[in-house]
Amino acid sequence: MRTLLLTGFEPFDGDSVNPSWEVARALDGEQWGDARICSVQLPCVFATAPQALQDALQAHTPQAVLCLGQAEGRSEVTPERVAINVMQARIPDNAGAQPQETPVVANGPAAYFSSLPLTRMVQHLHSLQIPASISNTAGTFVCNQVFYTLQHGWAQPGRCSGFVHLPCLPEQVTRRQRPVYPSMALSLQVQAVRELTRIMMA
Ligand code: PCA
Repeated sequence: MRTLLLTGFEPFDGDSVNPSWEVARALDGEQWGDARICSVQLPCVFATAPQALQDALQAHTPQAVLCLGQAEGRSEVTPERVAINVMQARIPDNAGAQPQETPVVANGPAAYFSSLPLTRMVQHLHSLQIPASISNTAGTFVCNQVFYTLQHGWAQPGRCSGFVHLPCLPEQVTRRQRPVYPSMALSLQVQAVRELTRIMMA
């Protein structure tokens, strides 16, 4: 059996759900052919998220890894192009930490590219009428840290790994009560990520 590790984050910033975990959880255990999805939740905590990712990689010895995160304000499914070696938090993480101008890996390279087939993924989602585009910044919060950690420590030629940011869920928007606030239904997000995992394991 081949394994695709799918990670999502716990809720943060006052929310009670995080679409990335809701999607990962919905797809946990799905199989097709000889491929299976194993989903793991990561803490939204700078101090522990990288180790939680390493533990999941060791526990599941995957052939491919897709990390998911919530990107508030985005209206599309957005595969990320690049992870950068900096942590700069606009808000505290779930442990209250708010690093500024701190490298993810001391003396590490400035950045790593995704090893996902980004254009093909976006085109495929468009063919299914699912809003999607490549993002050129994964931010500088815990998602970028996990993405950088993945590409620094696990990625190598022939391995498929990367990060996809997802819009908020409709119920998160009603809590915020802003006049214009994008969201995407969970069912569509699940369909999108299922398709992306199939591309990765094809
Ligand atoms: N989104 C945050 C961290 C956890 C999440 O789901 C981010 O974009 O960094």
